[in-house]
Amino acid sequence: MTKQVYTDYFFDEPAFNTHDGGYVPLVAPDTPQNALAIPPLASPDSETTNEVSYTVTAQAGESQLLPGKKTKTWGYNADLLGRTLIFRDGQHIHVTLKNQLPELTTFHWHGLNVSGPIIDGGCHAPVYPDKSSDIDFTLHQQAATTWLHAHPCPSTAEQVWHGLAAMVIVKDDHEDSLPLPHNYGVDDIPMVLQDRRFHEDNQWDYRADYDPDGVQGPTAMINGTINPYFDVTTQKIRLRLLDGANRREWRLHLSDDLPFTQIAGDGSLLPEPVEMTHLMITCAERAEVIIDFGKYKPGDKVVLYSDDVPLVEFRIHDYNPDTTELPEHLLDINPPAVDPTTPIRHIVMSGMDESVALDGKKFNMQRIDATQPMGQAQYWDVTNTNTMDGGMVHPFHVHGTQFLIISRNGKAPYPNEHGYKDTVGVNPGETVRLLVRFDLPGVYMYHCHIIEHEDGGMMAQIESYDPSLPRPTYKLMDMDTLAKAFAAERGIPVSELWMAGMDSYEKMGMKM
Ligand SMILES: [Cu+2]
Repeated sequence: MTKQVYTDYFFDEPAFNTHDGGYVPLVAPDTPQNALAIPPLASPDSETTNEVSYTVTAQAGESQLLPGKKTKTWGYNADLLGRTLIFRDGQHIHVTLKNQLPELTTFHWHGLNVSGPIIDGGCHAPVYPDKSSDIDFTLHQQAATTWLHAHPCPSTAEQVWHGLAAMVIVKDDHEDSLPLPHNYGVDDIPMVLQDRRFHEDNQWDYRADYDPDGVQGPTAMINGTINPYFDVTTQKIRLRLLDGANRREWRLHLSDDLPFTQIAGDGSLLPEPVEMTHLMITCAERAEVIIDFGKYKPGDKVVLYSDDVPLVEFRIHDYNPDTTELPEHLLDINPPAVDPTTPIRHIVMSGMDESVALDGKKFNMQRIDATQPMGQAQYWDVTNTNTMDGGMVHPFHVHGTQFLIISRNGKAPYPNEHGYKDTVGVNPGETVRLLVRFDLPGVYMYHCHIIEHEDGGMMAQIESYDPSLPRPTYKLMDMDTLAKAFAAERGIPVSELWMAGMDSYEKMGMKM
């Protein structure tokens, strides 16, 4: 039987970001090529069989991204982006979160099944400059590529733009046992896809580039490298692709239309590998793919493109033949049963620019919009009311859990989204049915992951509660406290404070 090879991007073409009025096309850099940076692994402060401690420091630095002046950047235990953390299923993990930035930040574990709102690290858990805070959790989660990023509303977009994003790889015994590339940096390669605009003296200027529909730049930046190449020394490599851009969609394909195999999505392996020549990922989505360079010889080059712009050049070197076959089945997915009496939750993402809203409202940190009993599986019908004419794909993300995609407008999900996910691109006029269960109590945000849209209020929060216990009271952050803190840190009165998300509220005549 010949395996099916998918050759399309699945998403609705009229909704691609290339049709936005404010679309910024990528431009191939004319600067010299650089070896792709591989973020070093974070080393634990201490580690025993089942206990591990890390310190993650948010810090400011400088990075040589282009010839000439260094760019001022932020990172986690690094000048830009961050050291990669590797966590194991079942581990009890302690993390000291340190803030050495000039302003407050938060540390959000995107894709980790941890309790909200504090450990999860959304807007309710600020760490102020020169302060630190300690969290710990026991991880119960399957192998996946997740990530850590800043999430201080309404300045998430600007802080991620400065560089606060790092990969967090979850490992488990099952994934270890599969014949997949596992050698970090050699054949198991993190790949954080972002875009930036360089201004005078090679600096980034978030405010100058601000667009309420998402900030973009014409220069692709992969793992913080401009114009990268990667030396291939094995027949097969595994890429852990992360759309770490504020707004950009990536439509990926290889030279010669070389097929590749997707093995994992956001939160788990796929049940079966999916062969394809084209792959689109939206903001915050991850995809793990395996590329087999078996038909190439040393000296050949294979290029990864997004649309028609080259992103990474793979330089093929000597490699040992690799005849390992991917298993036909990678992961058992056992969807939790849904009680037929459980109502379906309806969620509406609407608007564009400053008018974006979730369920007709803009986000309020002090308001809990919905509740769901812990451990109970529910269908969520998530609708994007944009129209195909001028509308866009909104990537819908839920904190603190991994969901399953049941259907798109009543039809089967795309072939490569049958694993667990935490972010799903919803086309204009589409309703995506999700199966959502929270395993831990807490307050969790759910929102569009075009980061300017979440800052602009396309966000809400849900409380997962244990029905057998009295409801806890959560201390939720408020905008006045945050605004005062940001203003004090910047040495300006609150009235002069500019934060991208605030702009969206003000233009709509609303208070944050
Ligand atoms: Cu959106």
